Amino acid sequence: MANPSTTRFNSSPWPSKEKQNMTRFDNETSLFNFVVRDGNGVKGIVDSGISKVPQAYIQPSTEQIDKNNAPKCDIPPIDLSRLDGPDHDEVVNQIVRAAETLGFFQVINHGVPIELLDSLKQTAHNFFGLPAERKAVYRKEVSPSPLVKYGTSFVPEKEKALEWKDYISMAYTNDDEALQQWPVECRDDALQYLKTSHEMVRKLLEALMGSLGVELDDSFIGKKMVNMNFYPTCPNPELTVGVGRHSDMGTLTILLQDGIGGLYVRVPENVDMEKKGEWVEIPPILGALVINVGDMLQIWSNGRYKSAEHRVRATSTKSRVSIPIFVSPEATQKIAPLPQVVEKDGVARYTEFVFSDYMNNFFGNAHDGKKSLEFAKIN
Ligand SMILES: O=C(O)CCC(=O)C(=O)O
Repeated sequence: MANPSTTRFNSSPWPSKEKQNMTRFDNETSLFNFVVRDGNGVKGIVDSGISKVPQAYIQPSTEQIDKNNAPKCDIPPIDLSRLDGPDHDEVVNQIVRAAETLGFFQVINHGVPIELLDSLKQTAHNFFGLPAERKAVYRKEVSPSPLVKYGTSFVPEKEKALEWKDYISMAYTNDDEALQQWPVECRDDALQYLKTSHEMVRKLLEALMGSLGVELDDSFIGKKMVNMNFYPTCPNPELTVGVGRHSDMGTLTILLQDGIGGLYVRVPENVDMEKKGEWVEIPPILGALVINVGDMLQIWSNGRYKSAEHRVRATSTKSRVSIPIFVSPEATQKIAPLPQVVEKDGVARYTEFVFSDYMNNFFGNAHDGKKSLEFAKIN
């Protein structure tokens, strides 16, 4: 069970006059217990009928997301069906250029059936619509399976302000274990999503590795995990975040987002692109999947590919779902910039480490932009 005793959740003495006017969520310990320990999640708070986000979700003004000021990313989606024809090289260039600049791009004709994408979104809504006690059996402290984890925010015990998001994570080992251990409500769609996207993942990595002069092998795709994220409607989306600024830690992320919008990416400062340093929205495109570069791909490529800093705004009118597949190396794998790239660059920009150490650091800290990469950076 999460123990908030060493955190801010027990450390804010409330003035007695205010105490008399508190709702059940004004006390941070009771909120933590309700949301995290008892597994009600943000969905539980919203269902209780609040009219204002609780204090624990109010982000510092520097982290709040101003919807009105964010331009949309207008780069068209990449048509992956053209990889198998005379336009192959042009499409590879589009993929490589996207990975070298924004670190985010969208793809169409990716091989995942459109009906499955629709079904996945509905499945996510159905799962999060279950009574809290049905979801709470998968909280990490009690989950019957080491592969399945239901939770809320990112690392609630460590965060100064919580994120407005609930999620279920399903790690893939093999089909039998997935079918036996993943929640029955999600397992068929989630497994189909993994399987039908595999060829696309291979093709994307073949293009990206090929451009580095490296042959693709399975070590780049060691592990996969499917998450379903649920962002309930929020009375004050301008005060909080669905997900705070972060980059993903693995190789690549494949993301299905619904039509609500709210996914923002920061244009890196050091790339040949307009709007450097600005946040741009990745607009929902029906039938498309969003791809983003993770920290491991940035490190293997010695910084040539950019793991993209991104965040999600909470939504006021309709709940939002997104369904990422995180592709990463095995926990025991040694990671370092690839020798072929270092030889060309004349310098290694990251030190060697074991992926499990990187993961422990990543999951041991609240989201903080691209700080996760400092674990391996050589200054
Ligand atoms: O919901 C989204 O659009 C992005 C989710 C995300 O960044 C994550 O799960 O790490």
